[in-house]
Amino acid sequence: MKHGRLQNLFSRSMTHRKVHFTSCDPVKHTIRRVREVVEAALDAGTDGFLLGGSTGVDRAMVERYGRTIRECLDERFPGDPERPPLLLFPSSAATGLADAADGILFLSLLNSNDVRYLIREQSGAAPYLPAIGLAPIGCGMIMFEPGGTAGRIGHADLLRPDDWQTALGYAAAAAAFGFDTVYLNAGSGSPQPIPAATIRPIAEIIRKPLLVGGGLKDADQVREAVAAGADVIVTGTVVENNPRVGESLAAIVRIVHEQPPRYPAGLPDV
Ligand code: 1GP
Repeated sequence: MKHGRLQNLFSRSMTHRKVHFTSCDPVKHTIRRVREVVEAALDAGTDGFLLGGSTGVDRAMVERYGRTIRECLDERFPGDPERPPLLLFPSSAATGLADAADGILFLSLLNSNDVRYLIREQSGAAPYLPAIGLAPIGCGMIMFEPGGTAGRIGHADLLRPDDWQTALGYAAAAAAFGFDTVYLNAGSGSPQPIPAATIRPIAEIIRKPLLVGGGLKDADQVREAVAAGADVIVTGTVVENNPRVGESLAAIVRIVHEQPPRYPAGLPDV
């Protein structure tokens, strides 16, 4: 998938239509189940997939799950350059690079105490991205309590859910560095999502696509997050635990798509 197309998908989430991404964690699904999840998420209208996983995931697993998701996408959208993309959402260079994906959410865990998750892993992987054909979407990720496995593995200095001031500092630094996106993440399976009161002041300042995820389980929580300024909503667990995945996800995706974008008249000149 063309790099520009992916960058457009994210930048247009601020000016045209907010988007929803479904995150898939290989350790939480069998291969058969991942097909069901992908099909149900596509039926619900999801705009793309993140293939991640921070524990017990090796390169072979990422490759295998990536190929399975890619097969679903190619069967559903044969030859369609505008189809929902599959992005890697890696916990490390060692496990994250698989050529079945269209691109990679190229993360720096901004509030990590470990230089490996700030820049060192990334410097090991970046030279190989063009050869593998992975379009990088630069992403400054900020982890909040409880942080989940990603927060623990990434040695994050977790922010309190109400600490929007510190988060704003990291987000503004990411924007100043020229990252494509900023991700406010409470960690997969978090009992509570990041509060709207934390998202709002960051969305008022940061003119980069704002991803929000971790603990978003129902339509009301998602409505609060997009109304507060989230441009991209990421959900994972809500599909993992729900046999009738389609119904709950369709309601969530509908709310994301119905919410007007932050800058309907285009990004203001600064
Ligand atoms: C994890 O934000 C994603 O990075 C998804 O979180 O599994 O809690 O939806 P959930």
